[in-house]
Amino acid sequence: MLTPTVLREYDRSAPDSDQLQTATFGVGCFWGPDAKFGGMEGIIRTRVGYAGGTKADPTYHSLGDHTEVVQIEYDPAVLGYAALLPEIFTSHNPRRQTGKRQYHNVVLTDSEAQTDAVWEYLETSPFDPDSVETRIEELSQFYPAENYHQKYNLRSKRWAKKAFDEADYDPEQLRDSPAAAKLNAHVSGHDVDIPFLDARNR
Ligand code: MHO
Repeated sequence: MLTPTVLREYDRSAPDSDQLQTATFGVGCFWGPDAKFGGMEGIIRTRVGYAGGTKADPTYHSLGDHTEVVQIEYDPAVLGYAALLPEIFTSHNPRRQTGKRQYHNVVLTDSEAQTDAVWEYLETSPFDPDSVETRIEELSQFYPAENYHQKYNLRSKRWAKKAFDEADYDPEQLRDSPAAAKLNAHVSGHDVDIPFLDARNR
């Protein structure tokens, strides 16, 4: 059952951010990857935002040269960056860049190790590294998007949103909630194992 206690307990027992690593990438409108990646085992938190450009404090309606991206917190003991890369590169067409910078395909690395891992992956992937159009750049800054973009699909399901309201989650807590990441995937049709869902919610 989706009770306030169950949600809080699930989130309280999730690993803290300082035990996790982050990955940031854009593969089109950020609502989709927020849901898809949030459901994957080893991905604990997700947030959507803007990155990859230079404009200070971008917003959805004043994006400047930024791109819609999703930033995930993953548990490297469960899912390494190398295992994540095939998921990212099959979630978009790396051989063609999209016209609008807002929806560019971009992998924004936050360490040299991540950058090396991307190129190593591409060398052995079905994609010819020389013809990959996806931007591969260092992340300089991630700007979280407006609250209404966070866990967008979950927010549109009244029963799911209500559960977090009843647990008194504010918008930032909803955004950063591990339970919300899983439920957002579930309501979006992704196959995700959620211990606290009963038959009525499935
Ligand atoms: N075509 C989508 C894009 C939203 S996404 C956050 C819409 O406006 O419904 O860019």
